[in-house]
Amino acid sequence: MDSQEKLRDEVLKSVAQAQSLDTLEQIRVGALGKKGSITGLMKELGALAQEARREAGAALNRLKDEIEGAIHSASSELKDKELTRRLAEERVDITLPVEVETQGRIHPISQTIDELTAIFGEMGFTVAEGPHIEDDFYNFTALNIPPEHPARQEQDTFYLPQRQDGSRRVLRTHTSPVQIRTMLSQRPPIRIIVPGRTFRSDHDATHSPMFHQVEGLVIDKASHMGHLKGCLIEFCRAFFDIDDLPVRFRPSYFPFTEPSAEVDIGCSREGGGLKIGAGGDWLEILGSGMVHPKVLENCNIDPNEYQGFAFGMGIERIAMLKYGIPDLRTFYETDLRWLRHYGFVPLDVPSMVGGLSR
Ligand code: 2U9
Repeated sequence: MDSQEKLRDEVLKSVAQAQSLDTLEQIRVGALGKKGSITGLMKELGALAQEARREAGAALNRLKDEIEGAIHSASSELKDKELTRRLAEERVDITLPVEVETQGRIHPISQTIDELTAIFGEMGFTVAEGPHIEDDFYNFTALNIPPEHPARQEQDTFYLPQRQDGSRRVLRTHTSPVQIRTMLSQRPPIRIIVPGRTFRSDHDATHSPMFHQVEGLVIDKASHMGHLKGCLIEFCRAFFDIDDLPVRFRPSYFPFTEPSAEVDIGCSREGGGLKIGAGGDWLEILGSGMVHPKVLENCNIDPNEYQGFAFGMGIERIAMLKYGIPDLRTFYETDLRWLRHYGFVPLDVPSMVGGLSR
């Protein structure tokens, strides 16, 4: 038996006896690796005469292929065996308790927006959105807010740097410019709510430079103050989930509505605590009114043909009242302990995995 045949028998025998993938790898390296026995023989070919080198080279390549093939099938066999063993030994214990997933929380602002969107959605309102950076026209002029109006003052409004044409854009001070844009781009009837961020240059314990508002707008041929009252009474009762919640309309003034009314809900303030519902006291929660004819005209809507009503409220304020959140500033502190306490668990699809325990 020549040395190649001996080597072949040795290697194939150890492949056949190998009990693990690691052993197979060692055998492969020992034969075919850089310093392996077959590689060594390959290197020696250079010393042979041309004809002998060709023959021995071809024989060595066949040997190499044979060894590689044997290692490959031995490795597949070992893997199959291992899988069969695991399938036989391992079991999924479906009676083990489920590991509870750590879940995020929905921020009270998002939750409140979802709730009021659902309530107004039932009444036929859709949601409209618009830019945070606005032109003076959409934020003030179109809304019948004259140049000398205090709301335009530097101390209330964040102005962007003056542009070449002398105009200055603003961070919207309310979501009303979205209603202006809607009236300019859609024909009535219009029935929208506009939740979103608003910005005012005001910062203390009860004011934040960024806060959220939701405003509503209805424009139709015959919408009147009775619709405004019905809609807002319905909203207050649904939002605070109190069927007989007293709601009161108080005359007020806004440049963009005429007549205007502020809306109060009944509450009691006994023993220092605030309780929403029946009681001797009132709590202001929103502003409203019939859209001013000048605002309709500014949006190319004929006030002799159409009229409508609008309302606005602060989202933080109604969230604080509903969920007993005492401090406005905590909404923006991104404190996870606060979020775990005041946040909402997302609704998830009931699953058999959690069974009845979830
Ligand atoms: C258009 C026409 C009329 C929106 C309105 C109020 C009254 C109001 C405040 C409540 C608390 C803002 O967050 S707050 O500071 N809002 O009292 N908002 S009527 O009236 C509009 C809006 C758009 C075209």
